[in-house]
Amino acid sequence: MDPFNPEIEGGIDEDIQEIIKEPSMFKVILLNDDYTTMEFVIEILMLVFAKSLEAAMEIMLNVHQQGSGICGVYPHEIAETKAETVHSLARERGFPLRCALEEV
Ligand code: TYC
Repeated sequence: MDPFNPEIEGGIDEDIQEIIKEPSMFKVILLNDDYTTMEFVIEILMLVFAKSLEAAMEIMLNVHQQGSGICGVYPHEIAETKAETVHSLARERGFPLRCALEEV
């Protein structure tokens, strides 16, 4: 029997489907606040999300004006680690900067 042929024997076993499927992707969304400095947000975007200075400035201004903005899209574990890094660096510097994850 061919386990990859969905025509045969009820199709691919659920465990195998779980192993071979693409990982779900998550948007890391940066949220605006009134206290974090624009310079720090740019620093975070360059350091944690590998943005150029120009891209970081554009994203920061967009978040400042619109309330939120996407920093990047990653598999769940990477997205979560990036969000934790943002929160811990912000806390170290006394800023309330937050980001959120949203499944694509
Ligand atoms: N609104 C902040 C200010 O005026 C700047 C800022 C931008 C803060 C983006 C957070 O995610 C943010 N200093």
